[in-house]
Amino acid sequence: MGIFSPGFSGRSRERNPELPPGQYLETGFPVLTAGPTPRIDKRDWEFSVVSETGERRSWDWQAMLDLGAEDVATDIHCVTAWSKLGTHWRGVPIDRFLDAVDTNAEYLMAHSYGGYTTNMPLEEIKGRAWLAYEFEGEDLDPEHGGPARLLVPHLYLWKSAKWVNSLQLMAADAPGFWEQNGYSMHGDPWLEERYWGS
Ligand SMILES: Nc1nc2c(c(=O)[nH]1)N[C@H]1C(S)=C(S)[C@@H](COP(=O)(O)O)O[C@H]1N2
Ligand SMILES: [Mo]
Repeated sequence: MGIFSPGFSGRSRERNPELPPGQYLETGFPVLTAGPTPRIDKRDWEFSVVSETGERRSWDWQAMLDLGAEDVATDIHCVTAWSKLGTHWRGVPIDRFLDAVDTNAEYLMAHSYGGYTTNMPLEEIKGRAWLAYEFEGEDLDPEHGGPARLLVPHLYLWKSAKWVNSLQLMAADAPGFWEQNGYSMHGDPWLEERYWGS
């Protein structure tokens, strides 16, 4: 058209392409917890995977570390509309735990110390989820799920169960805490799957 007026090029109005739809950029790290923060000593900490047939494998803190951790650089997205870009974590890939059990399950329920639960398809966490115990080079704060939390960064952060204690593999899907309260069974921020049925 050939008509450009300063400040109306549209450039400044373009969404940041790193932010999923409806999200804003957060530079702090808000704490979102339903209920009190459990305090779990690493010496008492345990993590289990339980298959749909009841086969259980458990790891204490050292056995978890022995599986081998990796560094993860990722964006995170909370359903309350904040996203944090370029966060750094260290954790054990969830696949290393899943490899220890035989399963044909298609879903899982993450259970946390304190009673929080969240469900997701098993396919979603293969190769894309970690048991995270460091954030920005420091031990993970208790408020953020320390000593260790699930990190599933490509789904809304309510799927990243803080103080995670077990993964229960399930043949059929079932809703966790927020999912029973109307949140999505899947929760892909890029598809804006915030609520049940979206
Ligand atoms: N155990 C537990 N995990 C949880 C929650 C919770 O209340 N309890 N809140 C979820 C929600 S809604 C979000 S947005 C993130 C928040 O993580 P943060 O407090 O580290 O920001 O944790 C998720 N994991
Ligand atoms: Mo959240």
